[in-house]
Amino acid sequence: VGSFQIIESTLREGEQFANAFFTTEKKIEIAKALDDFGVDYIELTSPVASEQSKADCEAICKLGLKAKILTHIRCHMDDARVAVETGVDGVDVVIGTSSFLRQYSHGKDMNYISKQAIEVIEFVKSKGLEIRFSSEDSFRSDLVDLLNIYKTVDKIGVNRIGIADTVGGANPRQVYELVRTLKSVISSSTEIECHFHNDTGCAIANAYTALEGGAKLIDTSVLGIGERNGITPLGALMARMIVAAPDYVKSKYKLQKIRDIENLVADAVQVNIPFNNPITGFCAFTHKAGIHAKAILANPSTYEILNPSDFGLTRYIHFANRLTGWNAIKSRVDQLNLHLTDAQCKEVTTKIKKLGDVRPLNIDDVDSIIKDFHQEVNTPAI
Ligand code: HCA
Ligand code: CU
Repeated sequence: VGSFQIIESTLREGEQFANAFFTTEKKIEIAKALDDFGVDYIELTSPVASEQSKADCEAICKLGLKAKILTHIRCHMDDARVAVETGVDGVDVVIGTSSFLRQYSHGKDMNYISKQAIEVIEFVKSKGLEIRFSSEDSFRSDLVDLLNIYKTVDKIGVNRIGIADTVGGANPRQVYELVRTLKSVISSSTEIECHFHNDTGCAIANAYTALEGGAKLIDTSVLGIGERNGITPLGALMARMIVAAPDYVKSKYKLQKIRDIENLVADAVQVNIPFNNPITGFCAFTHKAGIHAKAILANPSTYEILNPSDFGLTRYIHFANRLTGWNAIKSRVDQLNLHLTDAQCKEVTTKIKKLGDVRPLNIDDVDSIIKDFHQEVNTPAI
């Protein structure tokens, strides 16, 4: 899993999110932020989707970003002819291969799909651009059909072959197996790219197992926005990968920018950052129970797999509640620049817990209990 790459699709898959409407300026702002973060590729909506989509694609290509710019098209010459004129570095081609899609979407058989794929791939390559061929709904496609079409396109030569869990129904074991199988039938110079929807909550786990199986590239979007409930989120994938490949992830991606990028996109599509989001959820680095707080104060790794400072964030010890313990309260006493003995800290903790049994507490409640207690024990008896 050591040297994976990101195909960032906030500006393609993400545009398929129900709330998404990106102005040209917003697209440029997002593309620049993703580029600065360090993604390898930025994927853009097809230029045949609308006039403005085409103009925006051309505008982003002209920015001179470090990331390679891709656009995403149907496996059709009409689309390919427009795509290659936009200034992109590469074209991602997709066609549905499952019987559902062949029957209810484009209505083409596998022979026809093969012929069309070859024509489009040859054409894009003749323009000197990178090409990826992917099958929509790969996991519900007939395995023999799937491997045949992949072998066909691999023989004529593509940069990447894609697997897509379009409906979000695949599990990590299925992903691992399909990636392994695919790897065994294509040439070693062809990279495998994977795209996972999150309908059943497996998009991050599936991305990780795909890499374990030998895939090289993962499609992401910021906060996972996309069709329905979206795809593998960029930030969450970073959380997963920093554990697996810390040096690679820390040296390659500007992790301190994740929060800003998520805020930028959340704002653009009018959603909140989910409370339980990896890294940036409001309580992602908040420790509450007294037992946890004590250990965190001694050594944060006791209860943290991620170090908040890697992301430019800080941990927080939640002491204003009835689960608190005297170590957390002692640390609050220190923060307030007051001096109490351990025995006194234990005593005031009992008072805090007592009030915490009656109602939710806030920091001010705790601070005033501590201050009153401090005053009491420091007032000389008359
Ligand atoms: C879609 C297409 C796609 C394409 C994925 C890919 C999918 O249905 O909107 O290009 O690999 O999920 O199949 O996003
Ligand atoms: Cu998708």
